[in-house]
Amino acid sequence: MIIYIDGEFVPKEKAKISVFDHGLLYGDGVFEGIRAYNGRVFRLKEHLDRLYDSAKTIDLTVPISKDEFQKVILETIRKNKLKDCYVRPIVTRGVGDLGLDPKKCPKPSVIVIAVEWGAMYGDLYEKGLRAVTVSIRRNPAEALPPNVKSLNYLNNILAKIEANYKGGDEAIFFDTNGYLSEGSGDNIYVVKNGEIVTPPTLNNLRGVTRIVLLETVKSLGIPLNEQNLGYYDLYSADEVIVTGTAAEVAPVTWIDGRTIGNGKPGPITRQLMAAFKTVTEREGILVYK
Ligand code: PXG
Repeated sequence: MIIYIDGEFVPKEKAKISVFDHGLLYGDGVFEGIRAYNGRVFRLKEHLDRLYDSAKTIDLTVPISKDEFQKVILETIRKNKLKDCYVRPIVTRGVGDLGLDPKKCPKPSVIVIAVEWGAMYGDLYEKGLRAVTVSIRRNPAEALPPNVKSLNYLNNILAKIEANYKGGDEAIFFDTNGYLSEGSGDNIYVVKNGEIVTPPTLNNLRGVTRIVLLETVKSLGIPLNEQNLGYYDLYSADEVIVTGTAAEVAPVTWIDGRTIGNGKPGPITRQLMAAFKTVTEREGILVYK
């Protein structure tokens, strides 16, 4: 496995960062999760835009341009001879001292990891996921905005820990106002009476898959609404869907002991899963020319 780190492509054993990197000491940095399907990188521009927006928000200057970053991502995939893969670009604050002050970190580090990747949830795309709502709340926008894809994912990990001990495949977050937010690593949607509804993005990550799903929903002429939702809307939904780069478009058929719809992936979910697959097969930046 070949890793890109600060201008070099090195074997994974040689890809090392300092114990004084503020990415390690404080979760101070940003990242992305990107997929390539059959040698085409899916929605690379959207992911790079989000990476730079996350960095801007935490006042971190990415030391290379978006064009250079795109080249590095494509080259990392090529060096590893991958076609279907998951790519993890990371920008850390860099090496500083044990104090918090990022002014002590003159040089951010850039890392790109690419690994082979298939379907994350296996047979659950047919059966549906069992999800649990968690007591821990999503970071509020006035603390650490959930729009920032930061290296500090403890909020999400705490949700995942709660889902694990409650026996859920995925955790569902509410925000501090009691509004539905998202999953620990995916955006969420409910279908009710033929309409698809999803929370606005102040309390969740602006998922790239969410953008694609909403485009698809519009092109199929399915009624769409973005509005705040509560747990009533979740439990009484006809269908519940989660989306993410890793999860893709996945049905949720059980939440906190309630069966969603008839307990099987619903018709709108299936239609969107199929449409998403078509989009991922057709689109994307070619890795190998
Ligand atoms: N919300 C959160 C909190 C996420 O971390 C998404 C939504 C979906 O966004 P995209 O752009 O991928 O459609 C994510 C995705 C995992 C995992 O193991 C997921 C993510 C990052 C790292 C791991 O599921 N991010």
